[in-house]
Amino acid sequence: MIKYKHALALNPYFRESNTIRWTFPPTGLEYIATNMKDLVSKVTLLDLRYEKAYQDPKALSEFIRNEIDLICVSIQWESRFEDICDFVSQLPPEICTVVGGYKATEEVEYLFDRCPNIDMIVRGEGEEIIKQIVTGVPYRDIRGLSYRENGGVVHNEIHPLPDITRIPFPDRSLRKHDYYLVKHGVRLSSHTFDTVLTTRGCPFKCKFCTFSLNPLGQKRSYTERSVESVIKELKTVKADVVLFSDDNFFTNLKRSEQLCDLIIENKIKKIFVVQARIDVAKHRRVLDKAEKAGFKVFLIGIESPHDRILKQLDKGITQQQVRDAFAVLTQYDIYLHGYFIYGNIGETEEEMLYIPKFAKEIKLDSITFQKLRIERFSPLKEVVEKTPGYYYNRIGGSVYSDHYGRKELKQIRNRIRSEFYDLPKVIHIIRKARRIGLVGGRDLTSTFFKLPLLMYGLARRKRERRR
Ligand code: B12
Ligand code: SF4
Repeated sequence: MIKYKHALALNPYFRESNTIRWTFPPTGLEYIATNMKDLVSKVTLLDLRYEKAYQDPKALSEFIRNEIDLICVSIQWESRFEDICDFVSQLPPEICTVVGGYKATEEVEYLFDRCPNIDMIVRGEGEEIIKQIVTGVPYRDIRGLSYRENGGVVHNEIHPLPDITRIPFPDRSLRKHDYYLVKHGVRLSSHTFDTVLTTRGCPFKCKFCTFSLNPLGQKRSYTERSVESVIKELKTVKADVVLFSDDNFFTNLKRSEQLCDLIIENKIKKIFVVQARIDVAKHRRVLDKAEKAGFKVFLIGIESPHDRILKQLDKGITQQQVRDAFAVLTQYDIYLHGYFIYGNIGETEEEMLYIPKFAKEIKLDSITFQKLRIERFSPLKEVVEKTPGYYYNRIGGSVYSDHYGRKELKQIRNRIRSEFYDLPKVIHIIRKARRIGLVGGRDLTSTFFKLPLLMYGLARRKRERRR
């Protein structure tokens, strides 16, 4: 017998001004919706970024009261966490509410306190757990579940990691709309975007990184889906641009090469974006095939130009290796984006300001740079705690020092940005994005005409920040 008639899978985030946060579907939530769809009579997937009418909790609550008997909310991100708590706590308390996601798993106790209407929290990867909830397995028997009972909260033991070779991939027919590159509410490209996850976990152990740790601090063992199942999924993807959201697409080079071969063989024509390590540059055959298969954007973790810091972060690479790798990578018609971390332990202002120079020397097309952050289970936490003069104010927050507080790092950030993103660089980015097909000539013209809207969005964002 079916326990729930109509489940709502809700992505509650919508007040996002950051471009990247608009561009991709809520992958984790889509996995959840897909895994329960055959076990309930109906699933509605609502992504509030694209559902203006339901951004008002009263309107959403009315819809829920009329239709829904199970609410499943994804709480993933550190940012906007308090706004999301406010929003969720306004949903109807009489309807069973399950919450899951990265941030929800980190904040189980707090969420139960903060949102009295939350009945259950699923900790970690939730595909197996949601199936047990909707099929009526008693709560006490569901591993990975925290739930309310007799005025308290019960935390069941941890659920083993799901076997990703058995999990169905997201059913895109549950979506009501496509995903676009949007900045300050303005659509910048006519291309549609999607994500495909082919592996989970990462075998490396960089000290600052919690990518392959789940929010419970467990190392996610590296596991792969079969290449055949990835191709099957890709055939269901209509979007023009696909981000392979694996931590590092080139972990198993033989498999990456095989995937490229199959993409070419099956004539799957997309612009692919991947997260990668510089090591891939040693494998020209794989790069040749990747370029041919449509891999147009590499997002590469470089972290620092300084050997001392790379060593401190256990990144396993040196400045010279980065230079050698880029000497190869820049020979391909691939857009190269680099990630850097500044404000590292013992890093001087001069060293931080070398980031834009170095990035230009190795010919990166664009960069993002973030302050060193401390997550609950990050191995760097202990190092920061033991280093005199260094501190962090909260888990998930940035690391500061007596020399480099918030104000100093902000000034340094502005200098890194202005030194890297000068006019010739901006022109170069537009040209390259056009050449590799990320944006079309028509997109550029239409963005030009939307400039007043963009400026209005930017001003609104600044006003919101000041509040
Ligand atoms: C791919 C990726 C991205 C992609 C986009 C992903 C997307 N679809 O939106 C890009 C490159 C755009 C991106 C950007 C950012 N990312 Co990111 N990203 C990842 C990465 C590598 C994989 C995410 C993923 O697809 N996981 C696989 C899915 C299946 O897992 P999942 O999303 O966690 O969902 C499972 C569970 O959480 C749970 N679950 C989720 N929702 C629900 C709901 C219910 C009801 C239930 C029951 C269960 C449940 O079940 C799901 C299935 O198993 C993770 C690291 C990692 N390996 O997880 C970081 C990660 C999620 N990103 C992170 C961060 C910080 C960011 C940025 C803020 C970075 C920045 N400063 O710009 C931005 C902002 C993005 C945003 N949307 O706001 C952090 C999040 C930490 C936090 N709590 O804030 C992570 C964990 C990395 C880290 N350790 O630092 N990211
Ligand atoms: S930084 Fe990249 S390579 Fe290092 S552990 Fe994290 S995901 Fe793996």
